[in-house]
Amino acid sequence: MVRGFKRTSNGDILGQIATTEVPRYSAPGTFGLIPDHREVTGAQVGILGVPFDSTVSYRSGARFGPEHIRNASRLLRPYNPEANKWPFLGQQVADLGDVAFNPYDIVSALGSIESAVLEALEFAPKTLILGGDHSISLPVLRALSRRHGQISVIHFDAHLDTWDTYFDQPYLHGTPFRRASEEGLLDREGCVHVGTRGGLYGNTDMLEDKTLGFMTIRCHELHLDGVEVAIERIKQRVKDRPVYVSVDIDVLDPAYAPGTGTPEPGGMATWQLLHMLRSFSGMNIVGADIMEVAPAYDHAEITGFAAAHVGYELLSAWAPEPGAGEIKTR
Ligand SMILES: [Mn+2]
Repeated sequence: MVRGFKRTSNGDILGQIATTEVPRYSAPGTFGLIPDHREVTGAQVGILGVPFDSTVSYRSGARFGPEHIRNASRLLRPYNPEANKWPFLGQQVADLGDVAFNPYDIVSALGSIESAVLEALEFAPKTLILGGDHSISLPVLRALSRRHGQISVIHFDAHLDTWDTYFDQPYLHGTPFRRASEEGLLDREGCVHVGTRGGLYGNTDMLEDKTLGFMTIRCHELHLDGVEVAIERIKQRVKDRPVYVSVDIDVLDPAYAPGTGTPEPGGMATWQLLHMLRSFSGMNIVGADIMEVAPAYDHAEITGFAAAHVGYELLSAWAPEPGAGEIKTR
């Protein structure tokens, strides 16, 4: 039973379920208590779950990321005062549900994910992906490049994810951005890794990564120089290019995001990531993802809440500036 929603003049549901009428813990479990895609005729932003984790290299369980993020997102409220944005009311957002795929055939699964993203783009021009492991970013970039040509990537991650193969296999959660660069999907002048840290397989990893089109802001630089310097470097790099924002939740320190498969100490604090995403308002963001949330290793939903707020800031970055003096309330 759908209760507590506002409808627009064409009958579509806009915004979130009114938590004054339906307790947030009893409402249907869409992201942020927004309408399901069947309740609207179209949207500006679609949120698509991809519960795929067949390519992880260490701890598995990111297949349960989408439902975990959605559950934690029940606490998101309509107005974002830091951004002065209405992420769910300033634009039509809809939850597109989850993609189905063959979990035992990676190439086929990536094909299904690409098709699902293309279908999502018919419904809404912008897509926020809830993963799943990071291999998913490759089919998303394949779909987006059909629309936008070569794309820049702002890649928040403890890891480079530009390795070549594992066990001679090319399509894994540590390789999506090398494959994307090789396939010509990326604008090699405009890509950046943020928050990289931890050990590598050799010092050649960084050099190879550079030839694939990435500038790197290592996590220790971010800590020493501060987030504003990092924001400026990112904007100088990306400029007004169409850009994809990919957030591996392991960019956060394990203290802030224990629920992930390959944690690395020394990471970002949640506030730093949220502040940086908020600063991207006005950039030409054509899509975004939140990857590698693995709830089995989460404690007290810390990682889930962080991921939900990452989604909130990304949606806020997309939402239009409110008119001067505009007052809204749910
Ligand atoms: Mn990753």
